[in-house]
Amino acid sequence: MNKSIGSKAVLIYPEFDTQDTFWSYSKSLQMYAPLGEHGLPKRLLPPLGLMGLYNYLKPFYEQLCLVDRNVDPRPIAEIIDGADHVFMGGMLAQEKHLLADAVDVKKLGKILIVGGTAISPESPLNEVADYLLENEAEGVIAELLQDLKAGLTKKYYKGGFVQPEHFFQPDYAAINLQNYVHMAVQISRGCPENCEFCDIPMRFGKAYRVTPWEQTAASFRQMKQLGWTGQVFVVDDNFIANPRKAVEVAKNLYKIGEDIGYHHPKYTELTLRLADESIVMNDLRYWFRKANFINGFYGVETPNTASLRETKKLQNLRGERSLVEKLKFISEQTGAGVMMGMIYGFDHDTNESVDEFIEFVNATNAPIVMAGLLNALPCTDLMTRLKKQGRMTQATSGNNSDGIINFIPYHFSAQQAEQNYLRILNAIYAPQAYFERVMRHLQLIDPALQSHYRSGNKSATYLVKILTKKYAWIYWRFLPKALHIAKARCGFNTPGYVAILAEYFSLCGQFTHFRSQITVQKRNIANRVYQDWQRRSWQELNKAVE
Ligand code: B12
Ligand code: SF4
Repeated sequence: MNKSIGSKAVLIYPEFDTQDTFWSYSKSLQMYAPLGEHGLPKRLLPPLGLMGLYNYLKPFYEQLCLVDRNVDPRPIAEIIDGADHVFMGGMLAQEKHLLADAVDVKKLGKILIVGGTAISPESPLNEVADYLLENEAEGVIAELLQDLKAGLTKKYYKGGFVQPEHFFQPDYAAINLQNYVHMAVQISRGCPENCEFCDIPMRFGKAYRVTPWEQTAASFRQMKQLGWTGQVFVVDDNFIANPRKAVEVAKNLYKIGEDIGYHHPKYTELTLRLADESIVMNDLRYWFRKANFINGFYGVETPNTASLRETKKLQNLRGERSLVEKLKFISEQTGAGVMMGMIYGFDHDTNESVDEFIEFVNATNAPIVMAGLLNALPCTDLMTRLKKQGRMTQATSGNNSDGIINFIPYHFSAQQAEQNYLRILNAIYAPQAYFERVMRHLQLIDPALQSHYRSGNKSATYLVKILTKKYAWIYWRFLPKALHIAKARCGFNTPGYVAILAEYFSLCGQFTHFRSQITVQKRNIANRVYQDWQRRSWQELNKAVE
């Protein structure tokens, strides 16, 4: 059957609206990564969703290209020249650029199809795009293409959760790998937990859907064939959503590494259940290490037990160990580093709990901490509750680290929340506090997990950049301690020694990025004008009404 519906399609990943986000790592990447092919700084990760769509669309067009506007500055007219169809998609944090590009595409008379996590029935793209696809593309794209061919299209297509056999296989050859610092692969979707603030269970379902094995193996094989030996982010929503199946996943990852002759260094997102005392978690910790996970990002959220209960993050309260002990235990057992997602602004948080928050973070072995003010996202129980209570004040920017709270907090005002947030950032990224966490991290990680790829980091240029630019005096100050740890743990100039030092310098680069984020926050907060209601807590506002 002839599948063709056009001669050329262009897939566009819009620019992020701001580089002032935690995960952009924009400042650090400029320090230790060479520029990409178009002379722009490299980005952390490629547009995985579009790489899958690209592969799927191949039989439908004679010519296809994928353009990531974050690394490719060409004008839109040049990018879409000769295209019959333009596909664009991304997350809320790209919405402004998505919209601007969409307007340009339409001015140039092209047919525009948009999708991704930015799309909902309220999206401003409704006014501009020809077709909007909500949810996983796998569930709706065939219908749209059929309708396009038959000339019977509708404006809005809504997909559901697809079976994993239908997950798109990303084509890594669709991008230039040299434009990115890490690669990405998705093994599972969905999470069965009930965290009130999280949109994942509603967006991607509670069931743990695992990509068929051969597909994951093909992804790693293709990356290897294309010469990729760097880190790979396993972008699963919660890698241990189903612990028994996760053991199988980790075992299979190990087997893939054996088969292709290379164990890519990996990191992923998961919960503190990994610290549970159970046979299955014990197995999982073992296979996590074998599969060469060098880092994990844990949703720790808050040390405030009442807030954890409020937000239904009950998995953090399991067992006898404290949160600090759990994080240390995970690193001891797996050799992997720990990164934390933290949130301030729950109804049980107060002005006083700021100190508890800071003390907690600074007692851990996690150098990298994404701290954000609580925000109510669409598709969450939190938003439903706050709407019912009449506390929502604005839509979210999609950037949970921009220091803006989008509802009226319970015990303190929105203005106070922002001040408290700044206080938290300043304290957890104070040089002494941060580098103490770095040193604990360097003591605990297994350098053997990193040494084979860290030793490939030959460039001395990035070291010069780190040790001569802003904050260099801080990096020099803590360097003797890092050298001491590297030597004491691995001996002088061994692969382990090099790995520990490379990790130290990389964390110096991250420090520069986090400090720059604080400067931005400070500036934003100083320029903000608050109305009277923004100076009052929900409690105060309610009392005033009574
Ligand atoms: C990997 C990832 C990242 C990477 C980004 C990689 C990149 N190149 O963009 C990194 C780590 C850099 C990142 C950063 C951020 N992220 Co992020 N990230 C993810 C994560 C974990 C996985 C995304 C992914 O690759 N999924 C796998 C692919 C296959 O799925 P997909 O991209 O969603 O594509 C599917 C559909 O959406 C759809 N689709 C996508 N595009 C298109 C286009 C068309 C035309 C069609 C038809 C369909 C379609 O079909 C695809 C196949 O099913 C998601 C969580 C999640 N499960 O979505 C969060 C997520 C997307 N991130 C989020 C956030 C908030 C952020 C940050 C703002 C956090 C911060 N404060 O720093 C930053 C902003 C980025 C920046 N400035 O750098 C939110 C977005 C919320 C929203 N509704 O938009 C999510 C959903 C997590 C969450 N629940 O909070 N992130
Ligand atoms: S925050 Fe993590 S554990 Fe909680 S529901 Fe979302 S993905 Fe699952």
